[in-house]
Amino acid sequence: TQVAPGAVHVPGWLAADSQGELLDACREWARPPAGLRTVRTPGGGTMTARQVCLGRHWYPYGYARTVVDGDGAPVKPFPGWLGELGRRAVLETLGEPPEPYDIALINFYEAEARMGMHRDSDEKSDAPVVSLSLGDTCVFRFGNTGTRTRPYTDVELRSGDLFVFGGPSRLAYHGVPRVYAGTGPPELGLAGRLNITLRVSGL
Ligand code: MD3
Ligand code: FE
Repeated sequence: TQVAPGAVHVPGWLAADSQGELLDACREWARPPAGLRTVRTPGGGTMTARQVCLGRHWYPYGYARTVVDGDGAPVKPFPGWLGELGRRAVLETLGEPPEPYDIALINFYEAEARMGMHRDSDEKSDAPVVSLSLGDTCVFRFGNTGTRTRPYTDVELRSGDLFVFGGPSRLAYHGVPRVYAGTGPPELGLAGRLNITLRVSGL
């Protein structure tokens, strides 16, 4: 389903077994060193979704090779199989192959976690961002490129959903105002929600 130009939502793109394999990988990546961390914002606040990075470490507002606001460890490598998954996602939705992916940001949302409206502009490539969701259903809010404010399009993202953001949607404001606790597939065995985004750093 095309939500806006370049923004394509594919519900249930990942089969149940693939969701389980991706979750297992996320659990490994979440372990220290360079594991799951709380992101501190420049204003002194903290983000409610916790994060682990592969390839490069994201911090507001840039990328580093080590965990600059955590344990200082080198960032875990970005695996080739994850890049292939991203390439396939873009080929199937937008019909053109992207540049090779080299960064993954994995956000873990507990029931009360949110993500405010923001734009992702720290990548020096205009390649599409690939988003995969696991676990609890959330409300994903898609806004505009020029303003953080309404009008918004709210879309529910469920376990296994793919969302690709390319072209004019790449720099649109977006956020996650709500996670519905206990709505994920029971057989996945995940309390909360995980979102994996694949990006091209251009670095
Ligand atoms: C649109 N993540 O990691 S996924 C993020 O569910 C982020 O964790 C949310 O926003 C999450 O930056 C939303 C959908 C998403 C991800 C990246 C985008 C939408 C995007 C980048 C550009 C435009
Ligand atoms: Fe984002």
